[in-house]
Amino acid sequence: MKIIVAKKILKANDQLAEENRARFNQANVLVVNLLGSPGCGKTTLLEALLAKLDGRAAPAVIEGDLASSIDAERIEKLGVPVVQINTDGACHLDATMVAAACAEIDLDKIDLLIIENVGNLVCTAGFDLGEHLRIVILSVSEGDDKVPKYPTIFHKSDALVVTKTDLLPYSNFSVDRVITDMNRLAPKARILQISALTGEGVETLADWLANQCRRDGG
Ligand SMILES: Nc1nc2c(ncn2[C@@H]2O[C@H](COP(=O)(O)OP(=O)(O)OP(=O)(O)O)[C@@H](O)[C@H]2O)c(=O)[nH]1
Ligand SMILES: [Mg+2]
Repeated sequence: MKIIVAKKILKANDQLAEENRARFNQANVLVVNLLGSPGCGKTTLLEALLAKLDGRAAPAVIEGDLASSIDAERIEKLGVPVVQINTDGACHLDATMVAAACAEIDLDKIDLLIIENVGNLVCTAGFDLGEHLRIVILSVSEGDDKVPKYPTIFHKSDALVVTKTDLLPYSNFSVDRVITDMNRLAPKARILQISALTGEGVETLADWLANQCRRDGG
């Protein structure tokens, strides 16, 4: 019985996600779902990325956390429109929460909406938010064995960003191992290596997203 209930919830979510996507398409907004473990560097990467867009796309951000507005305050400091969702215990965002947050954003004034999901490598994978791109982050400090251990989220992602590459000299993390595992699981996914601390690789991500916005007419 529990499995049937879970399937119903996911089906209802999928329908709402399609409605969100139709709304985003109508407004020519490219929507990115940013995923990864707690502390992998999602907000720090966002801060670095937003600074590198250089006016090529008008961004807005939705922040997902169980509680607090810490991440939204960080984004607000950059002058970027931001809405904080507090899930009140839930370990992932869903399409209903994103629809509610979008009521606070003028979609006609933006080209790029980045949704930082709740820090979680498991539950977030199952919920479509209506996004166009899923970007999953794996930081060097988490270890290089995560792709085969948490396959769902990596399999469903359009890009993998290996972050905190400035820590590579101090760790046994093998980027080659991650690339091999990712190519096997999601051969079409882009793989980027970034240090938000030094800025290495951030430009490549900014260029890619800015180009995607143009292609989508955003
Ligand atoms: N060395 C290094 N540290 C980083 C890098 N990116 C982020 N950090 C640090 O990692 C910690 C967590 O960064 P956040 O950006 O807050 O991580 P997050 O994924 O947004 O965390 P949650 O929203 O809580 O899931 C902070 O202390 C950052 O300074 C990086 O590229 N290199
Ligand atoms: Mg964060």
